[in-house]
Amino acid sequence: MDCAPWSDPPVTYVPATVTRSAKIVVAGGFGVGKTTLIGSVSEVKPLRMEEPITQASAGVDDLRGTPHKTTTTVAMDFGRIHMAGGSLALYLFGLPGQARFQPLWEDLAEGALGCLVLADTRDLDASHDALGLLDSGGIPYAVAINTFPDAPGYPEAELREALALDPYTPLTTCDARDRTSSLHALITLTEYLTEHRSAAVLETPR
Ligand SMILES: Nc1nc2c(ncn2[C@@H]2O[C@H](COP(=O)(O)OP(=O)(O)O)[C@@H](O)[C@H]2O)c(=O)[nH]1
Ligand SMILES: [Mg+2]
Repeated sequence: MDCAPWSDPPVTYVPATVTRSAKIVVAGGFGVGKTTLIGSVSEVKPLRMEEPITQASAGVDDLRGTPHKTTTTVAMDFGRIHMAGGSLALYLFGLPGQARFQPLWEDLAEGALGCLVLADTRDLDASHDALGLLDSGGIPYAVAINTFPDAPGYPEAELREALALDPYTPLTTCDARDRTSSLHALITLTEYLTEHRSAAVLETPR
């Protein structure tokens, strides 16, 4: 298992400007780009727990959309960024996409202020496990369609219907490989959390 040791350079400490922090989880189906998004935005070396995909996943994990994917996240991804002029630190936890990891999912989502759900229009049904768990856990979320080159585009109304989103749930697009685009998706989520949830719940870091 590839767990990057904490002491590996570059070590980047939380900037002195940070006055608030929040735990954010990134969810979505297998191969939708969760590990990629956390890696593209994190200002610390992301902690990854990837294992090679083995024959045991044949017929279980759907590789149709990402045929070159050779590893899968077996526990979580972790990264950190700061935003809002440097005052807010987000601790990002990527959740495993497969429903069989649900017990782990619930532990990792504990205490999360919100969730960015990644979706792929080639398989929108793969998002339903995550959306259902978030709804039942009462965790607010925004959805970002990760735009793969051969993925079909749909009007927003159709996407909202297919994903059964509430009218006020933010829906945006991103390219998980691109830092600016991924940051935009995270800003969409944090603006929603700030507008619709009390900003006071953002914790002050120790
Ligand atoms: N073309 C394209 N490929 C992507 C994008 N995001 C992720 N990928 C690729 O899709 C594969 C699956 O991504 P990964 O982050 O491992 O998915 P996860 O299972 O959700 O963590 C990887 O090979 C990525 O390089 C994207 O926005 N565009
Ligand atoms: Mg992953």
